Amino acid sequence: MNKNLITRYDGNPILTKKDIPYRVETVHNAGVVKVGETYVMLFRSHLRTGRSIIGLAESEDGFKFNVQPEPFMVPAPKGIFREYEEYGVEDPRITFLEGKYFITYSAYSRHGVRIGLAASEDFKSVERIAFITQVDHRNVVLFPEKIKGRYVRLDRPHSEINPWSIWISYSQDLKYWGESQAVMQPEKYHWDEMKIGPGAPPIKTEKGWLSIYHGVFPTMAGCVYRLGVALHDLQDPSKVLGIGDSWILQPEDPWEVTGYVPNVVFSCGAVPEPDGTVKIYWGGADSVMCVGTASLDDLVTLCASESRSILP
Ligand code: BMA
Repeated sequence: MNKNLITRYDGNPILTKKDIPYRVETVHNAGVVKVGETYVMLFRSHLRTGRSIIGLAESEDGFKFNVQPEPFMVPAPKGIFREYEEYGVEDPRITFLEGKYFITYSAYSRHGVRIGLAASEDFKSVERIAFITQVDHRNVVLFPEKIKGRYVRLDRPHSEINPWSIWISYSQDLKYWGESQAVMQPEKYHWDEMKIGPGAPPIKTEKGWLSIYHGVFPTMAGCVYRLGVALHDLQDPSKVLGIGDSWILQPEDPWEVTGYVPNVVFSCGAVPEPDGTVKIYWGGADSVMCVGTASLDDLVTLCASESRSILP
């Protein structure tokens, strides 16, 4: 497939720090979900301390967003959440499950990075539920429905021996997770050879769960973050059916190539539409928010017919 699979919106970047009514240095790595006809975006911003908070923006068309006057989540002021969010809250993902919007976010502290779970019914308030990983985990995405009676997630623990792969885990209650297994690894001498991690929460298609993930390649001038796609079996998502051999998006626009962290496109959210397209949202250079549109069929076809080889 030679054509570009993602058509960038020509009004990119769709949000920058100038659009934010409070003082921030960046606007990036946003989770996005459709609530009725409204698109709700939770985006990360760096403060001048170098630590991050999460803001909220809304849109009628998925392209032009209005930002709420106050941040949506800042590090918790008390209790267990205070201890583990001391250094900031980052990279929210949103999944609608059984009547609520669940938010998974990275919580940074002197202990390391772990994942918090919060929920909201209407995005007017948010309730923290629990930390659902220990440290050295990031990028937790929840599947939008139970599979064989259990909640399922993908995530990205880190270990020195086999760094930064994608894992799957299961839960009866969203709080306690287990039966973890590694499902996808970086591919040697390839665009995602250094590390991979889940991006947007998986999207259900007829052929499987489509996972938009990020992959990192180290260069002499620093790391390049790109996006790719994988397809997981509908009944048993620990089975990866195919992984698109080529990336679907790489940093190209000036605000993706240059910024707070150069050469980064990083997605935490995508919204499937009734017409078979999907709006994919990504942070550019850890500085601004961008959006593009793709055909779900094209992304699935990339996984199915132009897959890298996968171990049985
Ligand atoms: C990752 C995370 C992301 C960030 C990316 C590029 O490790 O920190 O939030 O977008 O690096 O800097």
